Amino acid sequence: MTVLITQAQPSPFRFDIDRTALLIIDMQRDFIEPGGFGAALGNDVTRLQTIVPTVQAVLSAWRRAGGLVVHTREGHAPDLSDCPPAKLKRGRPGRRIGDEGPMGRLLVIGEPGHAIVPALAPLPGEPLIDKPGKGAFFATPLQDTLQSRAITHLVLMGVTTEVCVQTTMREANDRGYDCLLVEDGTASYFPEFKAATLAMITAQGGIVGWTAPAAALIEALI
Ligand code: TIU
Repeated sequence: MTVLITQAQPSPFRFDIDRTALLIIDMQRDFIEPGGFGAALGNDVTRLQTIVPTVQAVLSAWRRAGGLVVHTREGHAPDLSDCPPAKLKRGRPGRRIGDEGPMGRLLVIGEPGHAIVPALAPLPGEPLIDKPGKGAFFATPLQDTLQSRAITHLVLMGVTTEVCVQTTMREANDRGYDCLLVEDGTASYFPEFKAATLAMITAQGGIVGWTAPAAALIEALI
């Protein structure tokens, strides 16, 4: 099925659902709920919570259309062997990666805070990519996962807009994927950073890719 989003910026975005993956970045309790890694960094997490229903609506429409869904999670092995020292040093002492928090050890695989929020839980068969970095292609099987399914286009949602989402979109753009970011399916702790990210993605004729509102994508999928 060919899908056309005429309202996309900076120009209409056309894709074949069989060659496109919905890539949902890091919708984890550690970033979205109080007491997680995002809160430990000093952020107000409520802004991120507001996008969950929108992400859920797009996810449901995408699944109904029969498209591939790929989920990612940022996190580290319990021994932190996959966390570079430079990353470990970030944040306040006692509230860093691997430290104990109300949802278990911060950003550690297998801890309650590392899980994707229940409303967006992956279904059996949907690829789930654990990533140690901000970009989803670094030190992960994502490229193989997409290439083995002949994926050429990505539709992205998730958190945070200017950190893991934008890094992943730039990595994908350099690998030759046509990428669209769902404007209201992504959030930042800093609204001005989100606005700047959407603007810089679509500037210069779409130097990194396209953006569109969730409603336009859902309407195009029906
Ligand atoms: N801190 C912040 O804005 N984001 C992250 O650390 N990771 C993701 O964006 N997933």
